[in-house]
Amino acid sequence: MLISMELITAVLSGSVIAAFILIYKRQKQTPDRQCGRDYPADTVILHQFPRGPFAPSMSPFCIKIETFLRMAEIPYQNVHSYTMGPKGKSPWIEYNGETLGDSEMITSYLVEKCGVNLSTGLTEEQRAIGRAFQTLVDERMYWLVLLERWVFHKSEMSGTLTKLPAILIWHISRKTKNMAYAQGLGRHTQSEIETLLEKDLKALSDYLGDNKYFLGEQPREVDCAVFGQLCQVRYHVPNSVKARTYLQESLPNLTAYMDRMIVKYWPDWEECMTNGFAKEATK
Ligand SMILES: N[C@@H](CCC(=O)N[C@@H](CS)C(=O)NCC(=O)O)C(=O)O
Repeated sequence: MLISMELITAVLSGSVIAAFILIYKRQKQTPDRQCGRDYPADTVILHQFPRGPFAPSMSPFCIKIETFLRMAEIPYQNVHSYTMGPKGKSPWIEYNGETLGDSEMITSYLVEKCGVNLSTGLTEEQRAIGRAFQTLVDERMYWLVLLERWVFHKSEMSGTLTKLPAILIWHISRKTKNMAYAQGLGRHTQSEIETLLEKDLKALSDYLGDNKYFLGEQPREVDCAVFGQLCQVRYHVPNSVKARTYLQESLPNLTAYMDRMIVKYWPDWEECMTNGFAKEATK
């Protein structure tokens, strides 16, 4: 009995130490690196989380930026880690000696520096609509999905979707709850959040209609953001999340749109995922 108590204490303190090391590593400042010495010139170094289980990342912003780099045909190299960028978040980039965080700042910067223009031919109205939908997914749906994942369904996050120790899931859940409460959406009930998420998905589906991409025949920057977020709903929330079933079963134009994005920009889709952390994982 005495031995088993000691064993339990040792295992528990080991998990606590491991969790704190992981949390510390996530908060670590960006390292001091030089272009030419530590990485090549004219190549974006994309720092992002390690690959996700059923899509390239569990972060919509990491998929957004990597899709953007592919769409804009900008040469890049991935660095997968939990190191945070200059704004304390991931993804972030290094490019010709400059370091930048935040997906929106990164795309604006690269559009200017690399002379890419994904908005050619769009009217002012279409640009405004693109911006509005991009903000919908980045600044609103993101929080809804986070709440579903880390607050309402946190007990299902270990095993298939992550291999995080329980204490780290508890930490992420607590942090998400606090951040979402401050943001405002964290004050709603689970059923209210479910309704909001379904309404947002329906708005995306209704606007897309029969179009190939969000703003017509050609893929644009907004498609990177929408695709990154839809990947989370389709692949990276537990199966019991209602919005996942809703997207899969009731919004076929959105899933067909995602498949089009995969074929066009992710020919290596299967290689860019870990295929889950548990044997019973299903796609
Ligand atoms: N506005 C930022 C958001 C980036 C963001 O929220 N990244 C999340 C991962 S999806 C993150 O780094 N979370 C870690 C944290 O908040 O500590 C962007 O567009 O890049």
